[in-house]
Amino acid sequence: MNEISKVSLPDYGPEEAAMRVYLDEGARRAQTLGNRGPIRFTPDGAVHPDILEAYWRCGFYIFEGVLKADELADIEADIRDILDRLPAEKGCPVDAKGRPALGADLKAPTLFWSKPLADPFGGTNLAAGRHPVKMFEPKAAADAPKEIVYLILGSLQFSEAALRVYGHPELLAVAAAVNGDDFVPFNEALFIKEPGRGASVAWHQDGVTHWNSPDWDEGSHGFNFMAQLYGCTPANGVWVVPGSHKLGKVDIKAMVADAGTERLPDAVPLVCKPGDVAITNRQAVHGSFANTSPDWRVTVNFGFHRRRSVLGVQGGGVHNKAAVYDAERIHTRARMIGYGIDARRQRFPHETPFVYQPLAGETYRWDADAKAGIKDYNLMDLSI
Ligand SMILES: O=C(O)CCC(=O)C(=O)O
Repeated sequence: MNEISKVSLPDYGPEEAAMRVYLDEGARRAQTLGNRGPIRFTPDGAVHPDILEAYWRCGFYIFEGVLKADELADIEADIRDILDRLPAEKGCPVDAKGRPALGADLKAPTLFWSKPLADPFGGTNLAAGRHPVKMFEPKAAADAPKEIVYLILGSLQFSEAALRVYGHPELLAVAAAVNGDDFVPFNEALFIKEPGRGASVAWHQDGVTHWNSPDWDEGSHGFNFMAQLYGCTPANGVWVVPGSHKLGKVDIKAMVADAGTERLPDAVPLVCKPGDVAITNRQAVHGSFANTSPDWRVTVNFGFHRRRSVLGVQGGGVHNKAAVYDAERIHTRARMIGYGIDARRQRFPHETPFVYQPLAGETYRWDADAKAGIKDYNLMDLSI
């Protein structure tokens, strides 16, 4: 992908030297945590308890080598197609080739734009004000576009390869081990961090509904899988404050003020090779910096919740209209898991498909009708 973009690479200007030290030190701290390795199972088929211990201790874990070269090639082909079909500029109904642009006919929030290297959410009231501090915004090169797409929601309708990752049997086994056999979807996204352009995602904790619940705990707001097409580095990857998922709602503004910088001293980067998949607790303090590095980062992002965190709960209104999530809505949204499993079965017939208990006995076929039927499916995201 790197040949797609031959942009001049700016740096962090006055912050560059401090940033380089921070990236190196963070990478060193990350190596000490003991929270990475292949997905492993016990002889009776359970996700290995050491993995779950490390995930719950740190709030994230990196599964190495989950997606192989053929699957990565499928994802890359889809990403190239998606990038090709983006609106020629924000608000434009057609792409650069004059075709109807991706997302132009959709009702659900789909494309998120930012000025290159900017931080569109930090320090604003957007998304329930959960990104309280703006990150440093390096100055983009003069030849950069006015705005870029850095986030695409409802992404399973744009990429069958992403849908097949969504149906990955080992990842779904991890979802069941963390959130219970009756786990339910959250949402799906593509995060795109183009070299010299990719936006920051300011420090935040994701949940908005359960912080004050009497039964709140370290897993109340679920987790995201973050599958890496090209891998990710300290410069372009997500950073996490280990253990912060256990602290309840934390005062990020005070953390930054205490540190005297948004380079939070305890945070560590997710460092991944192509095909690695991180699992990150949504309650952990996390964020990512503007990408002044020469490397693309494309994350196939998809999250899951505990059913009890969602059923009968009034949604947070961050990803779609707030509503009370009843069993029917959860079932409708969970059909994407059924389609993901079947899409994967068709492409990787040698694998044993995951059996998703809540849909047991039902048949989901990934075909042209199913594809037509998932337009705007993310209007049903379960956003807590
Ligand atoms: O990928 C990123 O840069 C940010 C991801 C994130 O904040 C999230 O998935 O909640």
